[in-house]
Amino acid sequence: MKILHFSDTHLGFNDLDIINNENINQREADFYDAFSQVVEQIKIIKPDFIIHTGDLFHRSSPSNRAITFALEKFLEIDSLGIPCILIAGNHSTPRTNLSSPILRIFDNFKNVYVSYDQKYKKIEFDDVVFHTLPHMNDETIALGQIELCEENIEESKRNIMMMHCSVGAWYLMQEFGEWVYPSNKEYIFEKMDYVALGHWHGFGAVGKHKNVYYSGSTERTSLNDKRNSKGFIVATLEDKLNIEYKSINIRPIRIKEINCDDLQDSIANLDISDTHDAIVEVKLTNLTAMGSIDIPNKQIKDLFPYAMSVSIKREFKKSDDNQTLSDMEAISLEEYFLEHIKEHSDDKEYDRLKSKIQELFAQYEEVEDDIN
Ligand SMILES: [Mn+2]
Repeated sequence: MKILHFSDTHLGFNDLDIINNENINQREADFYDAFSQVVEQIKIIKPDFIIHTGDLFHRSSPSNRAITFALEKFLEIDSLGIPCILIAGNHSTPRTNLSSPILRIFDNFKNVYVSYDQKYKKIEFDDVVFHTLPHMNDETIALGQIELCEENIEESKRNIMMMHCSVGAWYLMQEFGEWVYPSNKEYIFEKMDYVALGHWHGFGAVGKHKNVYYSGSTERTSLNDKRNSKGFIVATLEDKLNIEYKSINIRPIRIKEINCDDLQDSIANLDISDTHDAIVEVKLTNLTAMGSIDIPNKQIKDLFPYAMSVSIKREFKKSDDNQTLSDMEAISLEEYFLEHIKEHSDDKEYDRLKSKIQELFAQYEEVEDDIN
């Protein structure tokens, strides 16, 4: 039995304010392209089952374009005659009971089975049972649903568990309302032939378990995700479980460093050969406050003429002279802000906020650049 497992496709996600020839946000188009690649692979591999472990859409109320795209692709999937099972992730679960779950659009598809009501749902076939636990907002209710899942294990069939959550605290995405699977229920995994997970955006096995896998996302929803490989899993269940990770082609992300202590040399030695159509992130290191003013973003961006986008991070030299925070304030609001957070929070919180702040400031810098 061959099962194709993919996840976290985040249809409708957009970023970077770059529009392509078809007037679509380039990153949004990248996500559609990644999804299409998986569908093409499905047609070639012809698995017995297709499973998607959540965050099909980026939002619980996606755009018309994202919905239209998904309907087109799932019609293609539906026509293959391969059962396809989908669960809701935190991004596609409404936070209130007032809005209708988006996955209902698939209710009348012949071969598409959906699980979105924040409760356990058993989807049963001749020789296999899919135990689906979609995202749940309420952890107390979730516990009862996990127990229900355990009671429904069928000894005479294959048992596949599908969830969208963090197993333990390791796989948290720092998002609102994430569901953490309770560690004292991890023993259930051993009773399953395969546990398919969504939520974490990297491919990999979970801890000591040999049959519990995140397939990872099909694209990056943040520039902090530096992974250059995205794809899906083909899980083959014979006497034992065999896991094969298949990668798709995604736009590369390249990290470059310019050492401002040695600016001219550092620029002269830059390798831009791998930046074609890439997302490039440039770190300016060893900056001094005064030096920073002399290096406009435009000058750095112009070094990468073939890149799709260039974002710049400025890392200031730890000053050994008596430069004070108020000197910094006049230079970079971002630095001042980061220093402030460093002073008032612990390391963990600082690390968490740092990347978010840098991303935010990078966005505003881009806007400024465009205006200028
Ligand atoms: Mn996700």
